[in-house]
Amino acid sequence: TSPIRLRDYRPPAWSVEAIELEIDLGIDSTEVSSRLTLRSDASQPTPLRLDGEGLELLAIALDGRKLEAQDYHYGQSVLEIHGARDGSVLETRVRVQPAANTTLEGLYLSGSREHGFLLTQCEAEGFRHISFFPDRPDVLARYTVTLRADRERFPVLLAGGNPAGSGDLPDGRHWARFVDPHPKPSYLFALVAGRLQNIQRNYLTADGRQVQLVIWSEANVIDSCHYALDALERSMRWDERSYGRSFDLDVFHVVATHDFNMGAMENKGLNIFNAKYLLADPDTSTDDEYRAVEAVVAHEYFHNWTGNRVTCRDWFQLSLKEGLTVFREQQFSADMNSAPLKRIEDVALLRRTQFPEDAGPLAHPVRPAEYREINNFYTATVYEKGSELVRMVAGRLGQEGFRRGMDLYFQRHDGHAATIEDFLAALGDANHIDLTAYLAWYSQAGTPHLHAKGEYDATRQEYTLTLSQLTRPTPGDAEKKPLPIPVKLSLFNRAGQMLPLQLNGEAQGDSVEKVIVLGRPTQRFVFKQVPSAPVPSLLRGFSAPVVLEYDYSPDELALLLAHDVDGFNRWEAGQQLAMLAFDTLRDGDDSTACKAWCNALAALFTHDAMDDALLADLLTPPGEIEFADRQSEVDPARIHAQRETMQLRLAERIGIDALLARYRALAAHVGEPQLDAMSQAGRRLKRRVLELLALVDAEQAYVLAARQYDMASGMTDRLAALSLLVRRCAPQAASALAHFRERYAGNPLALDKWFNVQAQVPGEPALAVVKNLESDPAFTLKNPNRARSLLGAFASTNPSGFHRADGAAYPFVAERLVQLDALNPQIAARLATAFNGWQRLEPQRRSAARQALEALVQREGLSPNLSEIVGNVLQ
Ligand code: B3K
Ligand code: ZN
Repeated sequence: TSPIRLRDYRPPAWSVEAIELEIDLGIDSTEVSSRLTLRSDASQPTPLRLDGEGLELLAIALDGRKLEAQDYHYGQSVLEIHGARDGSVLETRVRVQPAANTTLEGLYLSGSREHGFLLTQCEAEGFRHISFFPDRPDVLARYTVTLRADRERFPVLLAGGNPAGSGDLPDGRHWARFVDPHPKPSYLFALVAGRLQNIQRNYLTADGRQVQLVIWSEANVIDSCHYALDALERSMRWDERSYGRSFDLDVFHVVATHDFNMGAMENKGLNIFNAKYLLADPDTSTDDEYRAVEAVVAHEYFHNWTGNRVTCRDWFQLSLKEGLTVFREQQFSADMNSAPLKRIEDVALLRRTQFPEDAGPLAHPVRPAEYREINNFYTATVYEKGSELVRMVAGRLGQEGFRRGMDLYFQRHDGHAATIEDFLAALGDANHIDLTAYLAWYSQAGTPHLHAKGEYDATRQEYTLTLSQLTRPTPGDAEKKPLPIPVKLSLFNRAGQMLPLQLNGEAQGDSVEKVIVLGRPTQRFVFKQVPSAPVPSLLRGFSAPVVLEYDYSPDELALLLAHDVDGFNRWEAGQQLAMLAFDTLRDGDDSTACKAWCNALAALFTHDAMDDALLADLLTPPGEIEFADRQSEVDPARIHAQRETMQLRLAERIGIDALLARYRALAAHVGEPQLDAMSQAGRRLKRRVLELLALVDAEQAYVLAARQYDMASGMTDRLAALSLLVRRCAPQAASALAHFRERYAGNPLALDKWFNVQAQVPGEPALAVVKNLESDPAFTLKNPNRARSLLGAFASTNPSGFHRADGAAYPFVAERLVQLDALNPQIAARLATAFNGWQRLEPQRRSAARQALEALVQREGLSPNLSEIVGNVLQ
């Protein structure tokens, strides 16, 4: 197949004013009747082409007349009809088979035939698996949906929109109707039917609408939905306060399922969630998971305006809704929790997931120019880098300017499908600023390297900062343009104080922080009245998604680590120092950088004023993937060992007694796990301290971990202890694992953690562990969460395990990809991205990976999803 290209975009020849769906639900067979009112402004009659995949066509009529075989053609995936005019009404009736659908796209069954329920997933192109339709986001229609089903088997019938009647039918059946007054694209359609319980609450919007908020789940977990309901309410209030946006239907449904390809889905008025991102209770959820639930609930809710009310013209514009909505969620989470910690977490995520993507064969622009399978483009680049681009623009406009711009964006495009140009134009127009230079960020792949060099002239009291940028070539794009790079900065004197900044040509002021924008390949910025050679704190708050290259000395980084008031940059100084330590680590004799890193952290360790959570993050060096990202011949086993050594040095420097005392103090707070920031921070630090202790006094640490496991009142402490024991192959691991397996036997989300923890065992043993776990009766490739918890965790987050020296994990994972692909191509394709970066492995591993990939790409019958990823990874 040939790729779909952005430059080939044409507006739709036909649009749909209204769609009426009548759906007779059944587990094995569901019949869908649709009635489309069509619009065409074409002067010449154009044949009507509708998307439809795997539909069994039962009946078709145009303007009330049954169509004969010669009037239409349904081949492959397109239904073509002749004779339709502006205003024509097309009626079709099709049959689909939910229980046989293992792809979890379209209409499918969650859970067992006896107890499960039916639901849909339409983004990106799932609606064509349900009914014939122009299944593209720029066709917005009004939906009226009537569901009919057996009342006993499907007591709850839900679709997006306002309820518009329900009642009984003969033979124990019943019906329910929903009308959505807001035109929407087909990817936002959803239905749910089955035996579900709910919790609910009334909500009065800022503009005076009574909304019923309802969260639905299977009966056994409904008690774990309260936290999500609170988070939903907080999100709604926040969007009203921060963006002036209120909810726009009388009822808002949220449903949890264990069978879901991604995190959640923002269907209009009927969000559907992977249970992992909706259920939360102390016994099964960690602190991180609580925050993830809050973030995902908010993200999906925020889509109601950024995505649903204003949608995307085509899938190339995906980041228009995703990058923007991630950004909104990040703002919300920063407001609800700690802003610097959130920033640290997000940048770490970007570096772990997006930077490697941007640096390898899968690199693509935030707005890709072409794709084969759109579901492969729900990537860290579109989401996370996309959010960074919005952040840069928002920073440029300032809080009020950005709000003005967003107001104009909503005003101009409400009810329509928009583009990234539209977005930048609205933001710019509202502020009389031309933002078009930022478009290049959307169309150019690759992470820019920002090179900075400072020179101090003591006689003139001038500091000259020379910035230059370079983006390396990415597949198919060798020539890179310079991008506008906002650099937020401060200058510190050697006493750790910030200096007032006066750029050459600007009036003197007292501001100690400034944003300068590098718009060309190289630019010099001269600061006047600088009394002594400063240490620059650059790219504060991570003001642009770039790799900063500045030749800091260990002392300078230690100074920033001790004094920077920008929480993010303080952490960043520690990360950079850790990078230096890593690069210069030598056997036996430590480098200056490693000593500086250990000394600086040891000093902070005893510092009372330090926030526990920030300290925990400071004590954590960059991850193995980040270290690998900087090397040209990657040996994951060596990286793992070297990172361990650094941490050992750190633990030695802090000392057993100090670690032990801190652990004991933190462990003294037992009892019910509280969710306030202080308690969470304490648990985070406690975990880190115990990990460090394990490096210098394993025996004692394992005893403490085993006790922590036994005594834990919540999942955070319990899982931290289990994870430590398992990863270190402690003698106590086996009994803790057995206990966990039994205690949580009936809880899929907790069992996922049990698989995940074991898949993280470092080094050679991991593969055997994973193979062994595959024969656990609870393991299945059919459930995405379960498959990810074992195979995804192993291949994507355990570099020293997956990239074992003999290459044996590569053919193993390739084989599982083929099996998964036959069931669920989207999940297989996602897992295959674990091979990204294989070209930079050291020769032995590289050739083993190449062999496995080349054998894989030859296999017959791979899905377009998997072949696209494997093909791209190989190039
Ligand atoms: N928009 C969905 C993701 C859909 C993925 C389709 N393969 C969830 C989200 O980003 O909010
Ligand atoms: Zn989203």
